[in-house]
Amino acid sequence: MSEPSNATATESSLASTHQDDWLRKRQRIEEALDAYSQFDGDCPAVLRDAMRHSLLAPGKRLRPLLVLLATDACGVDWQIAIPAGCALEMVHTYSLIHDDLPAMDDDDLRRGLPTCHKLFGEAMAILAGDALLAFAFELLSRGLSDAGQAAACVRELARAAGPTALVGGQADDLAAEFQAGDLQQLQHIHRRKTGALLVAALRMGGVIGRANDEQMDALGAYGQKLGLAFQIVDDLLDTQGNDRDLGKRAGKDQRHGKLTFPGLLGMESSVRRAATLVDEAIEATKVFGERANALQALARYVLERRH
Ligand code: GRG
Repeated sequence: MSEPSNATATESSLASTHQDDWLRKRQRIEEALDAYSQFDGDCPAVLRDAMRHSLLAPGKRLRPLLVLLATDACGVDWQIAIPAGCALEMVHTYSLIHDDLPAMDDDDLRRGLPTCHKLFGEAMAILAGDALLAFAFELLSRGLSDAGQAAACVRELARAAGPTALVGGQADDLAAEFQAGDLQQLQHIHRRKTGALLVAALRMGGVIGRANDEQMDALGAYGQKLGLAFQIVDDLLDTQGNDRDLGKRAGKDQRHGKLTFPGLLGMESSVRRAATLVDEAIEATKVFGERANALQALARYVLERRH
């Protein structure tokens, strides 16, 4: 599999000891996403093409990687978690397609490519997002051989994608544009809009890894801290990065009058806060002993990422 250009930039900043393992896992995820999104003749070709355009575009695959690393940390073969990782990536991709629509952030560039609605039209982009969301749950319900685990994963993902998490956070984020706001409000938005899917990724990996209560709490705590750190870095990159490296338009937050961490805290304090959150995320994984090494390295990568 050839490496997409922005993925190459990612890999160069990954901790070298984990690089090969992460590349291997990501390659398996990419192959599975490709295989799962073939669909038969009952799926219109244009809908299939729109879904695949956004799904197979070079994303970081952070959420599926978190699923696999959480299963790994529990000492269970990560390969059985691949369908769950793919389901999560499908829900994430649906949210990106809809976020880019003219009615929301109105963007023309995503993952280094034209956005779904720019290539396929607005109606088809809405349908591609809808179809990815629905298909993710079909995949989750049939992709895990243990029915109890499948049900628990469906519950985790549905909650994280729903009104009290992803969609609710997005609604509040849109409502807050060009409004005054404080840190508490900003964190409340991003715990739902960004953090909930990351926490779901880790908890789904925990379900599949048969995590005990202490391990599940640790995965949830790690995910919450990492989610906020990830968002702070995202805000910093939006102000400091460029379209080419980011694969999306830089400077969007200011144009949309978004509440952001650098806007409220300043750049230096935002960097310090992200670093503290990553330290706390790493601390939370200590219950896994050495098995947490990869999760800890991934947390450090989130601080160093350039896109
Ligand atoms: C439309 C329900 C709905 C939600 C949209 C995805 C989203 C919520 C908004 C996009 C804008 C934004 C700043 C979201 C925060 C989460 C985030 C940083 C998403 C981008 O995730 P990455 O960086 O993207 O992991 P890739 O392309 O690498 O997968």
